[in-house]
Amino acid sequence: MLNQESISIADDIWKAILSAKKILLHCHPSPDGDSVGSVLSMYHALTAQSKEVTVIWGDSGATEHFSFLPGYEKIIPKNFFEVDLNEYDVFIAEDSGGLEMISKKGPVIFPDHLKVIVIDHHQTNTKYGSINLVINTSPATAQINYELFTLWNIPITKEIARCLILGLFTDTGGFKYRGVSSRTFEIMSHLVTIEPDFSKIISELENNNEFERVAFMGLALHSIHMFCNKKLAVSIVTHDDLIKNNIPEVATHKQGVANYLKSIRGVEVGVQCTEIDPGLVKMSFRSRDGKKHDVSKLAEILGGGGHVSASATLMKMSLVDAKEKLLKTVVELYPDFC
Ligand SMILES: [Mn+2]
Repeated sequence: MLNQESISIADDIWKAILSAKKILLHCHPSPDGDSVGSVLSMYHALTAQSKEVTVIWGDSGATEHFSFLPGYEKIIPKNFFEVDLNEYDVFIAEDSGGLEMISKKGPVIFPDHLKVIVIDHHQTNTKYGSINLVINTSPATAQINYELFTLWNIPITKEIARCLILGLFTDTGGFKYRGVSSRTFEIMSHLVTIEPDFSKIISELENNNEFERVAFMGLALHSIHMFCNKKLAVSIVTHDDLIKNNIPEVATHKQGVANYLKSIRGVEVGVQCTEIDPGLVKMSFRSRDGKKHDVSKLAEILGGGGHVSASATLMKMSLVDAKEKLLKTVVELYPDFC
């Protein structure tokens, strides 16, 4: 349920939507189920209100992984800089904690005429919009969308339900992460009455893997390094490894390696470290207990962001330097590690 403050922000958002002629929606770089699910649910909700809405894929281009979602074919393969912003009066940024989640291809600057609405749940959200609805206790942006649709009296159709189920399922790791509440299950219960075949969505998601993604998982699990009395597990995949095995960068996204490392008994923080290009290193962090070892802080110091238990960053430096910086920061941030 939304509190009073959120309800008043939600009212402002609704007014902005009602007066908008053309609305732009986007997926964040390396889009996950919550990004695509919340964006497409919003697309269906707004088009049902006869609004003209454009959805773009953003930096990463089309992600076939979500091809089973209703509305997938409506998403245009353009990034933020390839869109003529003069055509739009409202831009809704879903599940995007900062401007780098709009695009990493250049400095994101919004023209004055464009009303930017931020709907998000990231701990590190910088509230860069004209209206910001940021609820970091929500386990998924999809859950915030559900509350909004309910408040705005938008009927939840089968299409909307499918998109929201996907967002809720993926961002909560299958309803097991902190932040999942009785409200999440109330919402799921309602969505499942609308789409009883919800398990098909989950099955389509989990059995829709590309070969290269599974091959990447193999590489990543083959190179695990333990540090700090085995409390820190780091998987390191070099750019050479990727080239030799014909693995494209997109296959390294959202792979759950760090989560898997965190599952090792005694490991407090798991890190997936991928040299996606020489001089460009991507790191994903997962914490066993985000209250004890907050990885959103770790990611922030290293130039990224995210949640207390799950975060990420992109570092413009050599793999050797990135690794050194990681270890130095971990020791400073978590004194109990060494
Ligand atoms: Mn999310």
